[in-house]
Amino acid sequence: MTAKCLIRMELSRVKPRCVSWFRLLSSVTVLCLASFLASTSNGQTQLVTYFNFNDSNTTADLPGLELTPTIIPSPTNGVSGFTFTSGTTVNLATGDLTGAGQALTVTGGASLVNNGKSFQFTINTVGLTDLALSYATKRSPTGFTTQTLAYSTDGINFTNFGTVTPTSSFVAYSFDLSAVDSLENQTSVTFRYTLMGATNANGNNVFDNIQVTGVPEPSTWVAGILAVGAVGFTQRRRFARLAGCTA
Ligand SMILES: [Ca+2]
Ligand SMILES: [Ca+2]
Repeated sequence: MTAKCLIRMELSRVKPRCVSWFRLLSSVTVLCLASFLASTSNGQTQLVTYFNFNDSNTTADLPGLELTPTIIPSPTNGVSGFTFTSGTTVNLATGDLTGAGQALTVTGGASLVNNGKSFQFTINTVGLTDLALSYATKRSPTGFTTQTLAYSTDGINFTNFGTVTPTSSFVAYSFDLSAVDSLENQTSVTFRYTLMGATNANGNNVFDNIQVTGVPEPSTWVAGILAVGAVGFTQRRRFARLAGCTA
Protein backbone atom coordinates (compact mmCIF):
# COMPACT_ATOMS: atom_id res chain seq x y z
CA MET A 1 0.00 0.00 0.00
CA THR A 2 1.44 3.37 -1.03
CA ALA A 3 1.85 6.31 1.30
CA LYS A 4 -0.63 8.27 -0.87
CA CYS A 5 -3.23 5.57 -0.37
CA LEU A 6 -2.68 5.51 3.40
CA ILE A 7 -3.18 9.29 3.55
CA ARG A 8 -6.38 9.04 1.48
CA MET A 9 -7.74 6.36 3.87
CA GLU A 10 -6.88 8.49 6.91
CA LEU A 11 -8.61 11.55 5.36
CA SER A 12 -11.76 9.56 4.65
CA ARG A 13 -11.78 8.58 8.34
CA VAL A 14 -11.31 12.19 9.52
CA LYS A 15 -13.81 14.00 7.27
CA PRO A 16 -17.05 12.82 8.96
CA ARG A 17 -15.51 14.03 12.22
CA CYS A 18 -15.03 17.48 10.58
CA VAL A 19 -18.73 17.67 9.82
CA SER A 20 -19.69 16.99 13.43
CA TRP A 21 -17.11 19.51 14.67
CA PHE A 22 -18.68 22.09 12.32
CA ARG A 23 -22.14 21.30 13.66
CA LEU A 24 -21.01 21.48 17.29
CA LEU A 25 -19.15 24.75 16.79
CA SER A 26 -22.04 26.26 14.84
CA SER A 27 -24.36 25.38 17.72
CA VAL A 28 -21.94 26.87 20.26
CA THR A 29 -21.72 30.04 18.19
CA VAL A 30 -25.51 30.32 17.99
CA LEU A 31 -25.82 29.74 21.76
CA CYS A 32 -23.15 32.38 22.48
CA LEU A 33 -24.93 34.81 20.19
CA ALA A 34 -28.32 34.15 21.80
CA SER A 35 -26.96 34.61 25.32
CA PHE A 36 -25.09 37.75 24.25
CA LEU A 37 -28.25 39.22 22.77
CA ALA A 38 -30.21 38.29 25.90
CA SER A 39 -27.59 39.99 28.09
CA THR A 40 -27.73 43.31 26.20
CA SER A 41 -30.61 45.73 26.37
CA ASN A 42 -30.76 45.96 22.57
CA GLY A 43 -30.78 49.72 22.34
CA GLN A 44 -33.28 50.32 25.14
CA THR A 45 -32.99 53.16 27.66
CA GLN A 46 -31.15 52.16 30.82
CA LEU A 47 -30.21 53.80 34.10
CA VAL A 48 -26.62 55.07 33.93
CA THR A 49 -26.42 56.57 37.40
CA TYR A 50 -28.87 57.26 40.18
CA PHE A 51 -28.86 59.13 43.51
CA ASN A 52 -31.72 58.55 45.98
CA PHE A 53 -29.75 59.80 49.03
CA ASN A 54 -31.57 57.31 51.26
CA ASP A 55 -28.26 56.33 52.84
CA SER A 56 -27.56 60.00 53.64
CA ASN A 57 -24.48 60.21 51.45
CA THR A 58 -23.72 61.62 48.01
CA THR A 59 -22.43 58.42 46.44
CA ALA A 60 -24.62 56.99 43.68
CA ASP A 61 -27.22 54.36 44.57
CA LEU A 62 -28.54 51.53 42.47
CA PRO A 63 -30.80 48.90 44.03
CA GLY A 64 -28.61 46.85 46.34
CA LEU A 65 -25.41 48.48 45.22
CA GLU A 66 -23.33 51.45 46.18
CA LEU A 67 -21.51 52.73 43.11
CA THR A 68 -19.43 55.66 42.00
CA PRO A 69 -19.82 58.49 41.08
CA THR A 70 -20.18 60.90 43.99
CA ILE A 71 -21.74 64.34 44.09
CA ILE A 72 -19.17 66.90 45.23
CA PRO A 73 -19.00 70.66 45.72
CA SER A 74 -17.53 71.99 42.46
CA PRO A 75 -13.72 72.26 42.72
CA THR A 76 -13.97 75.96 41.88
CA ASN A 77 -16.89 77.92 43.32
CA GLY A 78 -18.31 74.91 45.20
CA VAL A 79 -21.16 74.98 47.73
CA SER A 80 -19.98 74.99 51.37
CA GLY A 81 -21.55 71.62 52.16
CA PHE A 82 -24.56 69.31 52.12
CA THR A 83 -27.14 68.14 54.63
CA PHE A 84 -29.86 65.49 54.28
CA THR A 85 -33.58 66.03 54.91
CA SER A 86 -36.79 64.13 54.10
CA GLY A 87 -37.03 62.94 50.52
CA THR A 88 -39.75 62.03 48.04
CA THR A 89 -40.90 59.25 45.75
CA VAL A 90 -41.26 61.77 42.91
CA ASN A 91 -38.93 60.59 40.11
CA LEU A 92 -38.05 57.41 42.05
CA ALA A 93 -36.33 54.97 39.68
CA THR A 94 -38.29 51.95 38.51
CA GLY A 95 -37.43 49.04 40.78
CA ASP A 96 -36.18 51.19 43.66
CA LEU A 97 -38.08 49.83 46.66
CA THR A 98 -36.32 52.01 49.24
CA GLY A 99 -38.93 54.78 49.09
CA ALA A 100 -38.69 58.51 49.80
CA GLY A 101 -36.01 58.28 52.51
CA GLN A 102 -33.61 61.18 52.59
CA ALA A 103 -32.75 63.89 50.09
CA LEU A 104 -29.76 66.14 49.35
CA THR A 105 -30.16 69.61 50.82
CA VAL A 106 -28.21 72.82 50.26
CA THR A 107 -28.87 75.91 52.35
CA GLY A 108 -28.10 79.56 51.63
CA GLY A 109 -25.36 79.34 54.25
CA ALA A 110 -23.88 82.00 56.53
CA SER A 111 -23.86 85.39 54.77
CA LEU A 112 -25.63 83.57 51.90
CA VAL A 113 -22.28 82.14 50.90
CA ASN A 114 -23.87 79.52 48.63
CA ASN A 115 -25.56 81.94 46.26
CA GLY A 116 -23.85 81.42 42.91
CA LYS A 117 -22.13 78.23 44.11
CA SER A 118 -22.24 74.80 42.49
CA PHE A 119 -22.16 71.05 43.01
CA GLN A 120 -21.50 68.38 40.41
CA PHE A 121 -20.92 64.75 39.51
CA THR A 122 -19.04 63.04 36.69
CA ILE A 123 -19.96 59.89 34.76
CA ASN A 124 -18.50 57.72 32.00
CA THR A 125 -20.68 57.52 28.88
CA VAL A 126 -18.52 55.20 26.77
CA GLY A 127 -20.84 53.00 24.70
CA LEU A 128 -23.86 55.19 25.47
CA THR A 129 -25.98 57.50 23.38
CA ASP A 130 -29.14 59.60 23.93
CA LEU A 131 -28.50 60.78 27.49
CA ALA A 132 -31.20 62.30 29.70
CA LEU A 133 -31.09 63.85 33.18
CA SER A 134 -34.04 64.04 35.56
CA TYR A 135 -34.57 64.75 39.25
CA ALA A 136 -37.06 65.96 41.84
CA THR A 137 -36.54 69.24 43.67
CA LYS A 138 -38.29 71.81 45.87
CA ARG A 139 -37.39 75.00 47.74
CA SER A 140 -38.17 76.50 51.13
CA PRO A 141 -39.67 80.03 51.09
CA THR A 142 -36.25 81.72 51.40
CA GLY A 143 -34.30 79.08 49.51
CA PHE A 144 -32.59 79.39 46.12
CA THR A 145 -34.97 80.54 43.40
CA THR A 146 -32.95 79.30 40.44
CA GLN A 147 -30.98 76.17 39.60
CA THR A 148 -28.82 76.41 36.47
CA LEU A 149 -27.81 73.10 34.89
CA ALA A 150 -24.68 72.70 32.81
CA TYR A 151 -22.58 69.93 31.28
CA SER A 152 -18.91 69.57 30.44
CA THR A 153 -16.66 66.96 28.87
CA ASP A 154 -13.41 68.44 30.25
CA GLY A 155 -14.57 69.59 33.72
CA ILE A 156 -13.51 73.14 32.84
CA ASN A 157 -15.70 74.47 30.05
CA PHE A 158 -19.41 74.19 30.87
CA THR A 159 -22.46 74.64 28.65
CA ASN A 160 -25.78 75.58 30.25
CA PHE A 161 -28.65 73.35 29.19
CA GLY A 162 -31.48 74.19 31.55
CA THR A 163 -32.87 76.37 34.30
CA VAL A 164 -35.21 75.19 37.02
CA THR A 165 -37.33 77.43 39.24
CA PRO A 166 -38.21 75.14 42.14
CA THR A 167 -41.55 75.37 43.93
CA SER A 168 -42.58 74.63 47.51
CA SER A 169 -43.32 70.94 46.83
CA PHE A 170 -41.34 68.28 44.99
CA VAL A 171 -41.68 68.37 41.20
CA ALA A 172 -39.77 66.24 38.67
CA TYR A 173 -37.78 68.01 35.97
CA SER A 174 -36.43 66.19 32.91
CA PHE A 175 -33.87 67.19 30.31
CA ASP A 176 -33.57 65.26 27.05
CA LEU A 177 -29.94 65.51 25.93
CA SER A 178 -30.25 63.04 23.05
CA ALA A 179 -29.42 65.80 20.55
CA VAL A 180 -26.14 66.64 22.34
CA ASP A 181 -23.87 64.20 20.55
CA SER A 182 -20.76 65.60 22.26
CA LEU A 183 -21.84 63.92 25.53
CA GLU A 184 -22.03 60.47 23.99
CA ASN A 185 -19.25 57.89 24.20
CA GLN A 186 -17.11 60.05 26.53
CA THR A 187 -14.89 58.87 29.38
CA SER A 188 -15.89 61.90 31.44
CA VAL A 189 -19.13 63.88 31.40
CA THR A 190 -19.77 66.30 34.27
CA PHE A 191 -23.21 67.62 35.24
CA ARG A 192 -23.21 70.77 37.36
CA TYR A 193 -25.96 72.51 39.36
CA THR A 194 -25.47 76.22 40.20
CA LEU A 195 -27.79 77.78 42.81
CA MET A 196 -28.94 81.41 43.02
CA GLY A 197 -31.41 83.59 44.87
CA ALA A 198 -31.47 82.43 48.52
CA THR A 199 -32.48 85.18 50.97
CA ASN A 200 -31.86 83.41 54.28
CA ALA A 201 -28.98 81.34 55.65
CA ASN A 202 -31.38 78.46 56.38
CA GLY A 203 -33.36 78.82 53.14
CA ASN A 204 -32.79 75.67 51.10
CA ASN A 205 -33.28 73.61 47.97
CA VAL A 206 -33.83 69.87 48.30
CA PHE A 207 -32.86 67.38 45.58
CA ASP A 208 -33.87 63.74 45.26
CA ASN A 209 -33.85 60.82 42.81
CA ILE A 210 -31.34 62.24 40.34
CA GLN A 211 -31.29 59.93 37.33
CA VAL A 212 -29.10 59.85 34.27
CA THR A 213 -30.29 57.48 31.57
CA GLY A 214 -28.75 56.48 28.25
CA VAL A 215 -29.14 54.06 25.39
CA PRO A 216 -26.37 51.57 24.54
CA GLU A 217 -24.87 52.52 21.17
CA PRO A 218 -25.93 50.14 18.37
CA SER A 219 -22.26 49.83 17.37
CA THR A 220 -21.47 48.38 20.84
CA TRP A 221 -23.76 45.40 20.60
CA VAL A 222 -23.34 44.97 16.82
CA ALA A 223 -19.56 44.84 17.43
CA GLY A 224 -20.24 42.24 20.14
CA ILE A 225 -22.26 40.11 17.71
CA LEU A 226 -19.53 40.39 15.06
CA ALA A 227 -16.86 39.48 17.64
CA VAL A 228 -18.79 36.37 18.73
CA GLY A 229 -19.34 35.42 15.07
CA ALA A 230 -15.65 35.95 14.27
CA VAL A 231 -14.59 33.75 17.20
CA GLY A 232 -16.91 31.00 15.98
CA PHE A 233 -15.57 31.28 12.41
CA THR A 234 -11.93 31.26 13.56
CA GLN A 235 -12.54 28.24 15.79
CA ARG A 236 -14.23 26.41 12.93
CA ARG A 237 -11.25 27.06 10.65
CA ARG A 238 -8.81 26.05 13.41
CA PHE A 239 -10.58 22.77 14.11
CA ALA A 240 -11.03 22.11 10.41
CA ARG A 241 -7.29 22.64 9.86
CA LEU A 242 -6.42 20.34 12.78
CA ALA A 243 -8.72 17.69 11.37
CA GLY A 244 -7.20 18.10 7.90
CA CYS A 245 -10.38 19.43 6.28
CA THR A 246 -8.85 22.61 4.82
CA ALA A 247 -5.47 24.05 3.98
CA1 LIG B 1 -34.57 59.79 48.66
CA1 LIG C 1 -25.84 56.98 48.30
